[in-house]
Amino acid sequence: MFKKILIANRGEIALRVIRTCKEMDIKTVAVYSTADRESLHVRFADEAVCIGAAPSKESYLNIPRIISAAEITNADAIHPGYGFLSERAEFSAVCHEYGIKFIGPTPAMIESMGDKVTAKDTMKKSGVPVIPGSDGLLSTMEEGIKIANEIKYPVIVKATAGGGGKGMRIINSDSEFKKAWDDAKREAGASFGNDGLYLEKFVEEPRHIEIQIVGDQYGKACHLSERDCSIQRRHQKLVEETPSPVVSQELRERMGEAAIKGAKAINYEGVGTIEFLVDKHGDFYFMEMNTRIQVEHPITEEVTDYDLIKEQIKVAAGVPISGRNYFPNLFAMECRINAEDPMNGFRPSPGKILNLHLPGGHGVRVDSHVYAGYTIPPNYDSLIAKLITTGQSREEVITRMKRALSEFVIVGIKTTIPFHLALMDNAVFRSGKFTTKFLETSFDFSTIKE
Ligand code: MV4
Repeated sequence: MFKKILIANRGEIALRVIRTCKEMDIKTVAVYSTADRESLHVRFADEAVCIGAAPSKESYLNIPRIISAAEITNADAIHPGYGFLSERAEFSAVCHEYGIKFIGPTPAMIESMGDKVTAKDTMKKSGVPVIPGSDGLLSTMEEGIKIANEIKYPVIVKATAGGGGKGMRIINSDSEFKKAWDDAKREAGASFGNDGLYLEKFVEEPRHIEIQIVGDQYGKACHLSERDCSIQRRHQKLVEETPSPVVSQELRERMGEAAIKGAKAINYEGVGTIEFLVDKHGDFYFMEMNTRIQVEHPITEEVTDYDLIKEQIKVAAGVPISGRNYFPNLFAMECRINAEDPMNGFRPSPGKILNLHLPGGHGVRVDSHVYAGYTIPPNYDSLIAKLITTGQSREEVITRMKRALSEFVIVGIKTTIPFHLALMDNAVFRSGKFTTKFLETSFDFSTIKE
């Protein structure tokens, strides 16, 4: 087992990794930017190294500085968390070159899933359902128009280097094609330095359902059922839950098997997530694979009693997994508490937390790095806490969430708590019958109080 792990991240996820390391008797090294001197991950780690200025490029994205910090402190592994360098094939490769174990997949695995056309092709070949569309990259716009007429509009063009919505355009007719094509190409080129596009039939009003998987170094893989992440705004998830209100046991088994096929196709090592779109007929299609731990992993932990960070560390150290799939009987939900003003288009609201009270009690978990007196810097994402409730039914989880949200006190900044309180009372949300379009098209933001 590793003796010392450097955490190449900040905020709640850095703290989350430190907590598991302590329980595994592994020493920890925090790295931090000058904006994060007063952060809890710095105080809770055994050692801490300042790696640069506040902008991420100079600190949390700076590979040479992070490797230097690992060398100085004699760390034998690096945990990348999520975001930042977690899905950079180059970082995984550099760690390997320096004899430091990257807690995550190999550069080849990250690369094969980072290029969306390659990922889709790999999944298709291994028997995972994919959305009908172009066979790989489109070489001309005319080729795209021809395929659109064959599979019928609406269609969607996507950037092969994309993910998360950038370089993506929905097209309804031949007449819309040229503008959408030019816009998507320009946006992809500017954002990723790669303007390759592919085309798919547009799936209307889908749900976003993802399967948590774990693979070991010996070719074994298992799944831990699904998370439903359909409550999103501008590709930012706000609430996640498990099980999905629309997934039957039969569908869960088929999606789980498909996810395992995909993981085995690339001999996947580590924890990962296979994202699917589920259409109104209950058919599912591969969308993307995330080769990292995800923000919403705690809801899976709560219903399975697995520590997913511990699983990541064990797999990276070469421990084999049991390979058994997991079908939980419990329910869990996560609300993302962001330093944002939901009444003003979720505008960021950094600043000093003057007073803080965290909720607690049975079935309530809070993953957070903030404390009274802490100043949220404006440089990073606005997630300040994850509120997770667990129970015997979806109704119990929602009731408990309302109770916990009402106990939560954060003074000094605006947060998404009032939004979550209104959502928990929303009839459509409570019915469980909503799609990824729900928040942006039918949620009444004037029901938010305060
Ligand atoms: C789609 C789609 C409909 N049809 N692909 C959004 C981000 C990226 N991961 C892919 N996305 C979508 N791909 C086809 N063929 C709809 C979306 C989509 C979406 C997906 C999941 C959750 C929220 C979403 C919001 C808008 C669009």
